[in-house]
Amino acid sequence: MSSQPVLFVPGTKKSAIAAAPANNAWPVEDIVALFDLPFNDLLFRAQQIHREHFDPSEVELATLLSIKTGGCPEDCGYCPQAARYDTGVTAQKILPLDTVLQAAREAKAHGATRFCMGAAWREPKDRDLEQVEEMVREVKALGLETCATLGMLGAGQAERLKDAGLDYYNHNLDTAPEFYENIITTRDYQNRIDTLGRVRGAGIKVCCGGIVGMGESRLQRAGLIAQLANMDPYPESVPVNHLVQVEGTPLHGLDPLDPLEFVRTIAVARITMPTARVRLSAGRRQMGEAVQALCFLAGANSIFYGDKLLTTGNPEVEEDQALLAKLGLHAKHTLEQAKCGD
Ligand code: SAM
Ligand code: DTB
Ligand code: SF4
Repeated sequence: MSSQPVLFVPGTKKSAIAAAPANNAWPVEDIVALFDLPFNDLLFRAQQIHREHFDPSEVELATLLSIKTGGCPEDCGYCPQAARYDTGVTAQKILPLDTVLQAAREAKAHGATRFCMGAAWREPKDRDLEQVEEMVREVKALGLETCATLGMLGAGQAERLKDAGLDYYNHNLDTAPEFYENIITTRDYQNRIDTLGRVRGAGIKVCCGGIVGMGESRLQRAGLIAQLANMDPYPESVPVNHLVQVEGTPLHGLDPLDPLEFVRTIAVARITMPTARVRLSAGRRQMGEAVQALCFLAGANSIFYGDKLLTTGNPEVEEDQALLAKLGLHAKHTLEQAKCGD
Protein backbone atom coordinates (compact mmCIF):
# COMPACT_ATOMS: atom_id res chain seq x y z
CA MET A 1 0.00 0.00 0.00
CA SER A 2 1.45 3.36 -0.88
CA SER A 3 2.03 5.95 1.80
CA GLN A 4 -0.56 8.64 2.32
CA PRO A 5 0.26 12.26 3.00
CA VAL A 6 -0.11 13.63 6.50
CA LEU A 7 -1.97 16.87 6.12
CA PHE A 8 -2.01 19.65 8.61
CA VAL A 9 -5.59 20.79 8.83
CA PRO A 10 -6.01 23.45 11.51
CA GLY A 11 -8.74 22.80 14.00
CA THR A 12 -9.30 19.14 13.17
CA LYS A 13 -8.89 16.20 15.49
CA LYS A 14 -5.47 14.59 15.49
CA SER A 15 -6.82 11.21 14.48
CA ALA A 16 -8.34 12.72 11.36
CA ILE A 17 -5.04 14.07 10.09
CA ALA A 18 -2.87 11.05 10.84
CA ALA A 19 -1.73 8.93 7.92
CA ALA A 20 -3.54 5.60 7.50
CA PRO A 21 -1.91 2.84 9.56
CA ALA A 22 0.59 0.80 7.56
CA ASN A 23 -1.57 -2.35 7.67
CA ASN A 24 -4.51 -0.33 6.36
CA ALA A 25 -6.50 -1.10 9.50
CA TRP A 26 -9.02 1.69 9.89
CA PRO A 27 -10.59 1.97 13.35
CA VAL A 28 -14.16 3.19 13.04
CA GLU A 29 -13.37 6.29 15.17
CA ASP A 30 -10.80 7.38 12.58
CA ILE A 31 -13.38 6.97 9.85
CA VAL A 32 -15.92 9.01 11.82
CA ALA A 33 -13.23 11.67 12.26
CA LEU A 34 -12.85 11.82 8.46
CA PHE A 35 -16.62 12.24 8.07
CA ASP A 36 -16.46 15.05 10.65
CA LEU A 37 -13.77 17.05 8.81
CA PRO A 38 -14.74 20.42 7.36
CA PHE A 39 -16.14 19.66 3.89
CA ASN A 40 -13.34 21.41 1.99
CA ASP A 41 -10.62 19.66 3.98
CA LEU A 42 -12.24 16.30 3.39
CA LEU A 43 -12.55 16.87 -0.35
CA PHE A 44 -9.02 18.25 -0.59
CA ARG A 45 -7.60 15.19 1.08
CA ALA A 46 -9.70 12.80 -1.02
CA GLN A 47 -8.71 14.57 -4.23
CA GLN A 48 -5.06 14.49 -3.26
CA ILE A 49 -5.14 10.74 -2.61
CA HIS A 50 -7.12 10.21 -5.79
CA ARG A 51 -4.43 11.97 -7.82
CA GLU A 52 -1.70 9.79 -6.31
CA HIS A 53 -3.32 6.66 -7.73
CA PHE A 54 -5.44 7.58 -10.76
CA ASP A 55 -5.75 9.93 -13.68
CA PRO A 56 -8.19 12.37 -12.00
CA SER A 57 -10.03 12.98 -15.29
CA GLU A 58 -10.70 9.33 -16.09
CA VAL A 59 -14.01 7.61 -15.36
CA GLU A 60 -14.79 3.93 -15.90
CA LEU A 61 -18.08 3.29 -17.70
CA ALA A 62 -19.81 0.05 -16.70
CA THR A 63 -23.12 -1.05 -18.16
CA LEU A 64 -25.56 -3.11 -16.13
CA LEU A 65 -28.02 -5.67 -17.43
CA SER A 66 -30.59 -7.54 -15.40
CA ILE A 67 -30.27 -11.07 -16.80
CA LYS A 68 -32.93 -12.45 -14.44
CA THR A 69 -35.44 -9.94 -13.10
CA GLY A 70 -37.81 -10.09 -10.13
CA GLY A 71 -39.40 -12.85 -8.08
CA CYS A 72 -36.57 -12.93 -5.54
CA PRO A 73 -37.30 -14.82 -2.29
CA GLU A 74 -35.15 -12.48 -0.14
CA ASP A 75 -36.52 -9.59 1.93
CA CYS A 76 -33.95 -6.80 1.29
CA GLY A 77 -35.96 -3.74 2.38
CA TYR A 78 -34.68 -1.52 -0.44
CA CYS A 79 -35.21 -3.90 -3.32
CA PRO A 80 -37.93 -3.65 -5.97
CA GLN A 81 -37.17 -7.24 -7.06
CA ALA A 82 -38.17 -8.96 -3.82
CA ALA A 83 -41.28 -11.02 -4.62
CA ARG A 84 -42.89 -10.15 -1.29
CA TYR A 85 -43.17 -6.41 -2.04
CA ASP A 86 -45.74 -5.04 -4.44
CA THR A 87 -43.53 -2.84 -6.61
CA GLY A 88 -44.87 -3.53 -10.10
CA VAL A 89 -41.77 -5.56 -11.07
CA THR A 90 -42.85 -8.88 -12.58
CA ALA A 91 -40.74 -12.00 -12.37
CA GLN A 92 -39.07 -13.01 -15.62
CA LYS A 93 -37.04 -15.99 -16.77
CA ILE A 94 -33.31 -15.75 -17.38
CA LEU A 95 -32.59 -13.86 -20.62
CA PRO A 96 -31.43 -15.80 -23.67
CA LEU A 97 -27.74 -15.53 -24.57
CA ASP A 98 -28.44 -13.56 -27.77
CA THR A 99 -30.27 -10.81 -25.88
CA VAL A 100 -27.39 -10.48 -23.43
CA LEU A 101 -24.82 -10.33 -26.22
CA GLN A 102 -26.83 -7.73 -28.10
CA ALA A 103 -26.88 -5.53 -24.95
CA ALA A 104 -23.15 -6.08 -24.43
CA ARG A 105 -22.35 -5.08 -28.03
CA GLU A 106 -24.43 -1.91 -27.63
CA ALA A 107 -22.71 -1.11 -24.33
CA LYS A 108 -19.32 -1.47 -25.99
CA ALA A 109 -20.39 0.66 -28.94
CA HIS A 110 -21.35 3.42 -26.48
CA GLY A 111 -17.92 3.25 -24.84
CA ALA A 112 -18.46 0.98 -21.82
CA THR A 113 -15.47 -1.17 -20.83
CA ARG A 114 -17.20 -3.29 -18.22
CA PHE A 115 -20.44 -5.25 -18.48
CA CYS A 116 -22.21 -6.31 -15.29
CA MET A 117 -24.86 -9.02 -15.28
CA GLY A 118 -27.27 -9.04 -12.33
CA ALA A 119 -29.73 -11.74 -11.29
CA ALA A 120 -32.48 -11.57 -8.67
CA TRP A 121 -31.47 -14.79 -6.99
CA ARG A 122 -30.75 -15.65 -3.39
CA GLU A 123 -28.06 -17.91 -4.90
CA PRO A 124 -27.61 -19.44 -8.35
CA LYS A 125 -28.60 -23.06 -8.94
CA ASP A 126 -25.98 -25.11 -10.72
CA ARG A 127 -28.01 -25.20 -13.95
CA ASP A 128 -28.42 -21.39 -13.84
CA LEU A 129 -24.70 -21.04 -13.43
CA GLU A 130 -24.09 -22.98 -16.65
CA GLN A 131 -26.02 -20.33 -18.56
CA VAL A 132 -24.18 -17.50 -16.80
CA GLU A 133 -20.82 -19.14 -17.59
CA GLU A 134 -21.74 -19.11 -21.26
CA MET A 135 -22.71 -15.43 -21.03
CA VAL A 136 -19.44 -14.56 -19.29
CA ARG A 137 -17.37 -16.41 -21.93
CA GLU A 138 -19.12 -14.68 -24.80
CA VAL A 139 -19.17 -11.19 -23.28
CA LYS A 140 -15.48 -11.51 -22.46
CA ALA A 141 -14.82 -12.54 -26.08
CA LEU A 142 -16.27 -9.16 -27.16
CA GLY A 143 -13.35 -7.49 -25.35
CA LEU A 144 -15.33 -6.29 -22.33
CA GLU A 145 -14.46 -6.77 -18.69
CA THR A 146 -17.06 -9.02 -17.09
CA CYS A 147 -18.84 -8.66 -13.77
CA ALA A 148 -21.70 -10.68 -12.28
CA THR A 149 -23.91 -10.30 -9.23
CA LEU A 150 -25.93 -13.45 -8.64
CA GLY A 151 -26.36 -13.61 -4.86
CA MET A 152 -24.58 -15.99 -2.48
CA LEU A 153 -22.14 -18.47 -3.98
CA GLY A 154 -21.73 -22.06 -2.80
CA ALA A 155 -18.62 -24.23 -2.83
CA GLY A 156 -17.03 -24.47 -6.29
CA GLN A 157 -19.29 -21.89 -7.94
CA ALA A 158 -16.77 -19.04 -7.83
CA GLU A 159 -14.16 -21.30 -9.45
CA ARG A 160 -16.58 -22.09 -12.27
CA LEU A 161 -17.15 -18.40 -12.90
CA LYS A 162 -13.42 -17.72 -12.80
CA ASP A 163 -12.82 -20.48 -15.38
CA ALA A 164 -15.44 -18.90 -17.63
CA GLY A 165 -13.45 -15.64 -17.53
CA LEU A 166 -15.26 -13.59 -14.89
CA ASP A 167 -13.20 -10.54 -13.88
CA TYR A 168 -15.32 -9.16 -10.99
CA TYR A 169 -18.03 -10.49 -8.70
CA ASN A 170 -20.30 -7.90 -7.11
CA HIS A 171 -21.66 -8.77 -3.69
CA ASN A 172 -22.43 -5.90 -1.35
CA LEU A 173 -22.28 -5.75 2.44
CA ASP A 174 -24.97 -3.09 2.01
CA THR A 175 -24.63 -1.47 5.46
CA ALA A 176 -22.90 -1.68 8.85
CA PRO A 177 -23.29 -4.97 10.73
CA GLU A 178 -25.24 -3.29 13.54
CA PHE A 179 -27.81 -1.80 11.15
CA TYR A 180 -28.07 -4.81 8.88
CA GLU A 181 -30.99 -6.54 10.62
CA ASN A 182 -33.15 -3.46 10.08
CA ILE A 183 -32.81 -4.03 6.34
CA ILE A 184 -32.51 -7.77 5.64
CA THR A 185 -33.49 -10.79 7.71
CA THR A 186 -33.35 -13.67 5.20
CA ARG A 187 -29.55 -13.92 5.14
CA ASP A 188 -26.98 -12.69 7.57
CA TYR A 189 -23.83 -10.61 7.37
CA GLN A 190 -21.60 -13.63 7.75
CA ASN A 191 -23.23 -15.27 4.68
CA ARG A 192 -22.08 -12.25 2.69
CA ILE A 193 -18.57 -12.39 4.08
CA ASP A 194 -18.41 -16.11 3.24
CA THR A 195 -19.37 -15.43 -0.38
CA LEU A 196 -16.77 -12.68 -0.61
CA GLY A 197 -14.18 -15.14 0.72
CA ARG A 198 -15.11 -17.64 -2.00
CA VAL A 199 -14.81 -14.94 -4.68
CA ARG A 200 -11.40 -13.85 -3.40
CA GLY A 201 -10.30 -17.48 -3.01
CA ALA A 202 -11.12 -18.21 -6.66
CA GLY A 203 -8.98 -15.26 -7.81
CA ILE A 204 -11.90 -13.11 -8.99
CA LYS A 205 -11.70 -9.39 -8.24
CA VAL A 206 -14.07 -8.25 -5.51
CA CYS A 207 -16.69 -5.58 -6.16
CA CYS A 208 -18.25 -4.80 -2.80
CA GLY A 209 -19.93 -1.74 -1.35
CA GLY A 210 -23.26 -0.70 0.03
CA ILE A 211 -26.18 1.66 0.09
CA VAL A 212 -26.50 4.90 1.99
CA GLY A 213 -29.67 6.80 2.76
CA MET A 214 -31.49 3.86 4.35
CA GLY A 215 -32.00 5.66 7.67
CA GLU A 216 -28.57 4.70 9.06
CA SER A 217 -26.55 7.11 11.20
CA ARG A 218 -23.21 8.66 10.25
CA LEU A 219 -21.57 6.23 12.67
CA GLN A 220 -23.18 3.37 10.77
CA ARG A 221 -22.02 4.77 7.42
CA ALA A 222 -18.54 4.84 8.93
CA GLY A 223 -19.12 1.27 10.14
CA LEU A 224 -19.84 0.11 6.57
CA ILE A 225 -16.68 1.82 5.28
CA ALA A 226 -14.67 0.25 8.12
CA GLN A 227 -15.87 -3.22 7.11
CA LEU A 228 -14.80 -2.60 3.51
CA ALA A 229 -11.52 -0.80 4.19
CA ASN A 230 -10.38 -3.40 6.71
CA MET A 231 -10.83 -6.34 4.37
CA ASP A 232 -7.42 -7.75 3.56
CA PRO A 233 -7.08 -6.81 0.78
CA TYR A 234 -9.84 -4.26 0.43
CA PRO A 235 -12.15 -4.62 -2.64
CA GLU A 236 -10.81 -3.58 -6.04
CA SER A 237 -14.16 -2.00 -6.76
CA VAL A 238 -16.48 -0.24 -4.29
CA PRO A 239 -20.01 0.68 -5.38
CA VAL A 240 -21.55 3.41 -3.25
CA ASN A 241 -25.27 3.37 -3.94
CA HIS A 242 -27.64 6.12 -2.92
CA LEU A 243 -30.92 4.43 -2.00
CA VAL A 244 -33.41 4.64 -4.87
CA GLN A 245 -36.71 4.70 -3.03
CA VAL A 246 -39.18 2.43 -4.79
CA GLU A 247 -42.86 2.49 -3.93
CA GLY A 248 -43.96 -0.78 -2.35
CA THR A 249 -40.63 -1.43 -0.60
CA PRO A 250 -40.39 -0.93 3.18
CA LEU A 251 -37.80 1.84 2.74
CA HIS A 252 -40.04 3.95 0.53
CA GLY A 253 -40.94 7.30 2.11
CA LEU A 254 -37.81 7.73 4.29
CA ASP A 255 -36.40 11.23 4.67
CA PRO A 256 -33.81 11.52 1.92
CA LEU A 257 -30.13 11.74 2.88
CA ASP A 258 -28.47 15.16 2.63
CA PRO A 259 -26.64 15.06 -0.74
CA LEU A 260 -23.48 16.50 0.85
CA GLU A 261 -23.41 13.57 3.26
CA PHE A 262 -23.44 11.29 0.22
CA VAL A 263 -20.46 13.21 -1.20
CA ARG A 264 -18.69 12.81 2.14
CA THR A 265 -19.24 9.05 1.98
CA ILE A 266 -17.58 8.93 -1.45
CA ALA A 267 -14.62 10.98 -0.15
CA VAL A 268 -14.17 8.73 2.87
CA ALA A 269 -14.27 5.63 0.64
CA ARG A 270 -11.57 7.17 -1.56
CA ILE A 271 -9.32 8.05 1.39
CA THR A 272 -9.62 4.69 3.10
CA MET A 273 -9.36 2.59 -0.11
CA PRO A 274 -6.92 4.62 -2.23
CA THR A 275 -6.49 2.21 -5.14
CA ALA A 276 -10.09 0.98 -5.41
CA ARG A 277 -12.44 2.04 -8.18
CA VAL A 278 -15.01 4.00 -6.21
CA ARG A 279 -18.26 3.61 -8.10
CA LEU A 280 -20.90 6.30 -8.07
CA SER A 281 -23.73 3.78 -8.41
CA ALA A 282 -27.51 3.85 -7.93
CA GLY A 283 -29.24 7.18 -7.40
CA ARG A 284 -27.47 9.33 -10.00
CA ARG A 285 -30.67 10.26 -11.81
CA GLN A 286 -32.08 11.76 -8.62
CA MET A 287 -28.80 13.53 -7.77
CA GLY A 288 -28.41 16.13 -10.49
CA GLU A 289 -25.21 17.28 -12.16
CA ALA A 290 -23.76 19.41 -9.36
CA VAL A 291 -23.81 16.61 -6.79
CA GLN A 292 -22.33 14.17 -9.29
CA ALA A 293 -19.57 16.68 -10.06
CA LEU A 294 -18.78 16.87 -6.33
CA CYS A 295 -18.69 13.06 -6.20
CA PHE A 296 -16.08 13.01 -8.98
CA LEU A 297 -14.11 15.65 -7.08
CA ALA A 298 -14.37 13.45 -3.98
CA GLY A 299 -12.74 10.57 -5.87
CA ALA A 300 -15.51 8.60 -7.58
CA ASN A 301 -14.11 7.18 -10.83
CA SER A 302 -16.65 4.69 -12.09
CA ILE A 303 -20.32 5.00 -13.03
CA PHE A 304 -23.11 2.73 -14.22
CA TYR A 305 -23.71 3.86 -17.77
CA GLY A 306 -26.89 3.19 -19.75
CA ASP A 307 -30.47 4.33 -19.27
CA LYS A 308 -31.36 1.54 -16.85
CA LEU A 309 -29.77 0.11 -13.71
CA LEU A 310 -31.48 -3.23 -13.04
CA THR A 311 -35.12 -2.21 -12.82
CA THR A 312 -34.91 1.53 -12.11
CA GLY A 313 -33.79 4.46 -14.25
CA ASN A 314 -30.34 5.88 -14.77
CA PRO A 315 -29.32 9.00 -16.73
CA GLU A 316 -29.57 8.62 -20.52
CA VAL A 317 -26.30 7.85 -22.34
CA GLU A 318 -26.35 11.23 -24.10
CA GLU A 319 -26.90 13.02 -20.79
CA ASP A 320 -23.87 11.27 -19.28
CA GLN A 321 -21.74 12.00 -22.31
CA ALA A 322 -22.70 15.67 -22.03
CA LEU A 323 -21.91 15.74 -18.31
CA LEU A 324 -18.49 14.13 -18.81
CA ALA A 325 -17.70 16.59 -21.60
CA LYS A 326 -18.82 19.54 -19.47
CA LEU A 327 -16.52 18.41 -16.65
CA GLY A 328 -13.61 17.58 -18.97
CA LEU A 329 -13.72 13.93 -17.89
CA HIS A 330 -12.92 11.11 -20.27
CA ALA A 331 -13.92 7.47 -20.34
CA LYS A 332 -11.46 4.75 -19.38
CA HIS A 333 -10.07 3.16 -22.52
CA THR A 334 -11.31 -0.15 -23.82
CA LEU A 335 -8.96 -3.13 -23.58
CA GLU A 336 -8.11 -2.83 -27.30
CA GLN A 337 -7.35 0.88 -27.01
CA ALA A 338 -5.17 0.22 -23.98
CA LYS A 339 -3.26 -2.50 -25.90
CA CYS A 340 -2.68 -0.14 -28.86
CA GLY A 341 -1.37 2.48 -26.44
CA ASP A 342 -4.13 4.74 -27.75
N1 SAM B 1 -29.53 -10.64 -5.89
C1 SAM B 1 -28.17 -10.34 -5.86
C2 SAM B 1 -27.73 -9.80 -4.51
O1 SAM B 1 -28.53 -9.32 -3.77
O2 SAM B 1 -26.51 -9.88 -4.25
C3 SAM B 1 -27.71 -9.40 -6.96
C4 SAM B 1 -28.56 -8.21 -7.35
S1 SAM B 1 -28.83 -6.96 -6.11
C5 SAM B 1 -30.12 -6.03 -6.86
C6 SAM B 1 -27.37 -5.97 -6.17
C7 SAM B 1 -27.29 -4.78 -5.26
O3 SAM B 1 -28.07 -3.72 -5.76
C8 SAM B 1 -27.78 -4.93 -3.82
O4 SAM B 1 -26.85 -5.56 -3.01
C9 SAM B 1 -27.94 -3.47 -3.42
O5 SAM B 1 -26.75 -2.99 -2.84
C10 SAM B 1 -28.23 -2.75 -4.74
N2 SAM B 1 -29.61 -2.23 -4.76
C11 SAM B 1 -30.74 -2.95 -4.95
N3 SAM B 1 -31.83 -2.16 -4.88
C12 SAM B 1 -31.38 -0.91 -4.66
C13 SAM B 1 -32.03 0.36 -4.49
N4 SAM B 1 -33.35 0.47 -4.50
N5 SAM B 1 -31.26 1.45 -4.28
C14 SAM B 1 -29.92 1.33 -4.25
N6 SAM B 1 -29.26 0.17 -4.40
C15 SAM B 1 -29.97 -0.94 -4.60
C1 DTB C 1 -24.54 -2.21 -7.14
O1 DTB C 1 -23.92 -2.01 -6.08
N1 DTB C 1 -25.50 -1.42 -7.61
C2 DTB C 1 -26.06 -1.94 -8.83
C3 DTB C 1 -25.15 -3.17 -9.10
N2 DTB C 1 -24.33 -3.23 -7.94
C4 DTB C 1 -25.76 -4.47 -9.42
C5 DTB C 1 -27.52 -2.22 -8.73
C6 DTB C 1 -28.36 -1.03 -8.37
C7 DTB C 1 -29.79 -1.43 -8.40
C8 DTB C 1 -30.72 -0.28 -8.19
C9 DTB C 1 -32.15 -0.71 -8.17
C10 DTB C 1 -32.65 -1.32 -9.44
O2 DTB C 1 -32.43 -0.76 -10.55
O3 DTB C 1 -33.36 -2.33 -9.38
FE1 SF4 D 1 -33.07 -10.42 -4.09
FE2 SF4 D 1 -30.70 -9.21 -4.49
FE3 SF4 D 1 -33.02 -7.80 -4.39
FE4 SF4 D 1 -32.06 -8.87 -2.15
S1 SF4 D 1 -31.07 -7.30 -3.41
S2 SF4 D 1 -34.21 -8.95 -2.85
S3 SF4 D 1 -31.18 -10.76 -2.93
S4 SF4 D 1 -32.44 -9.28 -5.93
